[in-house]
Amino acid sequence: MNFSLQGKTYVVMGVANKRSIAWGIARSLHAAGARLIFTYGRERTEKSVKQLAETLETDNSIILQCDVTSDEQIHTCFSKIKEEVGTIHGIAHCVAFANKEELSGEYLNVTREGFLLAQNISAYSLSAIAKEVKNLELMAEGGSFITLSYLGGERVMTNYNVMGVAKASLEASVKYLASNLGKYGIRVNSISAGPIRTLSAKGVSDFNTILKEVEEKSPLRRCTTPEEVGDTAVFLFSDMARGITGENIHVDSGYHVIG
Ligand code: KAL
Repeated sequence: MNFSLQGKTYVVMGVANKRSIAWGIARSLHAAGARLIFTYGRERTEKSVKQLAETLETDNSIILQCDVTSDEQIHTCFSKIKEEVGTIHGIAHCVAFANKEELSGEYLNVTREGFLLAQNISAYSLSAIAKEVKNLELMAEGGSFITLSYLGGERVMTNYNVMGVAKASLEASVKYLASNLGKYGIRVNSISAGPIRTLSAKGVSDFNTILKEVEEKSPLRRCTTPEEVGDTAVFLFSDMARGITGENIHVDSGYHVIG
């Protein structure tokens, strides 16, 4: 048993730019010898995903659109993946969205539309993809799913609001999916990452304060990097983690143990 992902194929969903946690995961998977397939949501990110994929020296040229709000796009995307490679070994689901207006102030101001949008993109999409993978028998040799969460899904964190409720739903989905897919040799886990300056964090006014608090109070006294999340993803995808499913691993310098 080792950490090598040589000869295995992984789908990385949600690379937006070089700061993306998804890109950190992609680099770690690549370093472990994996072949990568990328998906993006909005047309305008296609170019940057292509440019980033080209910086990896192996052939990672399958890049497909997958707007996770559309069952049709999910079906088309994963059917294409089936046609191209036949079998995959894992999916890194790094997709989330909520309306900006609902990510500050009181959670109480949430709207039905905003609540459902956050749930649709950030939580339901994992189940929709898992269903498609199962129907297409894409993980015929067994496999694993990884999704990204945040502490705000477990506790109230200022401004996280509707996204916190979506992450709670995502973390519960991980457990139910793990329960259903285990019999096929498919594991489902989440990584609860500490705050990282990504595109999602852009526009968060007090983000520096949040980072500073992690630096000062977390057991490791430093912030989380995309590389740390990527290396944990390699572990979770590898046979070394064959006994782990339905789990939420905190990669956050230990911040979650602090009162
Ligand atoms: C407590 C924290 C402070 C920040 C509060 C909310 C962060 C929510 C994350 C959510 C995914 C952000 C958005 O959906 C932003 C969106 O409304 C506007 N941005 C975009 O449309 C950009 C262009 C695209 C690429 O972004 C997306 N997501 O599609 C949480 C911090 C400390 C940790 C974070 C940032 C957690 C997290 O979930 O990302």
